[in-house]
Amino acid sequence: MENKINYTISIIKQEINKWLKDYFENKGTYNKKIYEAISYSINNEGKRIRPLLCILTYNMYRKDYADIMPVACALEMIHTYSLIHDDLPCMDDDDLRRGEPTNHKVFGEAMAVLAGDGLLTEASHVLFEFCKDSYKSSLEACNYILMQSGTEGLVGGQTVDILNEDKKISLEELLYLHNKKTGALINASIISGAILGNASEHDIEILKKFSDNLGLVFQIKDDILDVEGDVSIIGKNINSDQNNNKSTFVKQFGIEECKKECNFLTDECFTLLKQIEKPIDNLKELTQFLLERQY
Ligand code: GRG
Repeated sequence: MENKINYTISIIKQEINKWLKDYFENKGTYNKKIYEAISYSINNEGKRIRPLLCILTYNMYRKDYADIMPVACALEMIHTYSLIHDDLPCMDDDDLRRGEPTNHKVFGEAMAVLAGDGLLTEASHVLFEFCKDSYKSSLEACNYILMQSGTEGLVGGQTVDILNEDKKISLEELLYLHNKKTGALINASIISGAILGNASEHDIEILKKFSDNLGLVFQIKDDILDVEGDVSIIGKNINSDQNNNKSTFVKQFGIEECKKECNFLTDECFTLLKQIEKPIDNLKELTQFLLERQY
């Protein structure tokens, strides 16, 4: 990723990595194992898209992004918990993630469940700590993140995904599923950054539409990579959707139509960003990266 993004984004990514590593390092006594299991997954080669989206959006309004680093990293903690749990045998049953064996393959299922639980709970703790002695906008942003992670967001989407394995579902339900499973946390990343940056109502409305489009590009691209990706680059097994009989955009519309839709939605993203009278270049660059990504 580093050679595909500009210097500023790559520096922010390194800072995110450091914050996350430090947070779980040198902790624990008899429970040290849980930090080992969490660190194994959190320090792996993730793209850090969600914390980057949060910071780059915030940065359109304010420069001091170090101030919101805990919130950005809490988003990555929630995302990583969802990956660990998604890989479990009772869910997608995957053995490769971020180029390494999945958490339960290394630490066993019980510890992987706890690592996910630990990440989600610690993320909530980080968000609450952030809100102490803070502004109303912090409460609003952190509450929004937890809402988008819950039963009406990420967990809701995963529920519909699990319930519909081996079933053909309507386009409406397919969109619901992916808007929640993938879109909710992407939306939370962008909108929390905007709220913390005190963006205007006008800008937040535009960013909501932007995040809807971006979340969809992200998911459709993920479906395409699941078919066409190179395992050594993507860092996870391909054909996982097909093997689990999942409802995907590629299955519904075919690969060529999906590629066209990704280009169309990315253009829509750019058109929306242009309506915001703030420095949009970095967010634009990350959007372009998400269209072109090979992993
Ligand atoms: C267990 C509540 C719960 C939810 C699981 C993560 C997830 C929801 C499902 C994984 C299935 C999947 C491939 C979803 C597509 C979107 C997605 C989350 C892709 C992985 O995110 P990336 O590409 O991963 O940002 P990295 O490793 O770069 O962080």
